[in-house]
Amino acid sequence: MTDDLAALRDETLAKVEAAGDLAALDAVRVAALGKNGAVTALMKGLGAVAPEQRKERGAALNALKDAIAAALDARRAALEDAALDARLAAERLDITLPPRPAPEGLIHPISRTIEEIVAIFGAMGFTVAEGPDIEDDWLNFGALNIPAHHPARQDHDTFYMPGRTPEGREKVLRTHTSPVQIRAMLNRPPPIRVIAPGRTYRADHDATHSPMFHQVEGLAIGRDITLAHLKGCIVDFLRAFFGIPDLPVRFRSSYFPFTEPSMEVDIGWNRRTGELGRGGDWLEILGSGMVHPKVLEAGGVDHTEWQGFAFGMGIERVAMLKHGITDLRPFYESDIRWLRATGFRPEDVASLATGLN
Ligand code: 2U9
Repeated sequence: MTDDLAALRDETLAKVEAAGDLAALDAVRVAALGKNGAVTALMKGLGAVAPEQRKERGAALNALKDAIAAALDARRAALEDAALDARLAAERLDITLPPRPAPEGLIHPISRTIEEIVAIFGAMGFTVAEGPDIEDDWLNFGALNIPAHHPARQDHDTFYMPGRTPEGREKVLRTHTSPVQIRAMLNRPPPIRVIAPGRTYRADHDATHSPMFHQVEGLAIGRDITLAHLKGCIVDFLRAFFGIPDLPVRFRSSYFPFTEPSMEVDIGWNRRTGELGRGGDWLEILGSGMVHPKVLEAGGVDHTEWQGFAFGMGIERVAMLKHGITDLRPFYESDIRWLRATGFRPEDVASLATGLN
């Protein structure tokens, strides 16, 4: 290679090495090998070279061009590698970082309390039964041994709905979930073990009463179900639900039209502090009793063959006691601040030591 070609080669290869990015490298390529490039110009000048030198000059120019092209390729590959490395470094993901907390929904304390009650009675073999919110007055009252003009009808402050059922009965918003159990008895033969959680309605509105509230009632019917089974189930339930294994429980004689005998159930607490489980005071928590023979008959169950117990409780009331909630009204107000403070995380599971599972 002649000196002029060697100088052009060294100069071009130096520029190739100095090119800091692909654009600069392309400028070097155009300046050497492009249409108006230095090497191209020399190629074009071959025709003017004396014939005896042309072959050698041609071979030298080809070698120059190949050397520059090879250097360009090598540099391009190096620059592309470096660009990829830089991009990989810039876009690096740290997959070990914990996720940012995302806003999530919470379980309403009423829903959560129903879940817990269902879990405990579920472990005792009860299944959940449901029914409509609008009932007729026979399913809500008559079948439960609360005839028309019975004083208990006034106690219930019933919402009457317009119109009548096809049988001519009055339509009411159910005042308790008892009609669900009447339907259960009518729909399936005994033995029966159901609980009925759901909305109930009474025309009563003040600081401690809402016109819509929730109840859970339970019904167990068998040939040999006794008051001892009632007491055992209720004591086990209350101790599991409140998480207090030695919770004092007291059964106190009472009256309901649909049960005979009837008992209200009290738990031990401290009236001054609100602490449950000790303190020497008693707090009424639910009602219960042996299903009245007339109610069994209304449900199509032969009371000479079958007997059973029933109970009922207010869900808001037990939720408030368990979680120290003092005001009933926010349960229904959908105030997001209250819900955030009082709601339950879906993944938190209550420890319900039923001793049954
Ligand atoms: C059938 C037979 C009997 C359900 C019962 C109670 C006692 C009771 C109240 C508790 C507080 C309602 O929410 S509350 O105001 N309930 O005291 N409920 S026995 O008895 C039934 C139900 C259905 C077929």
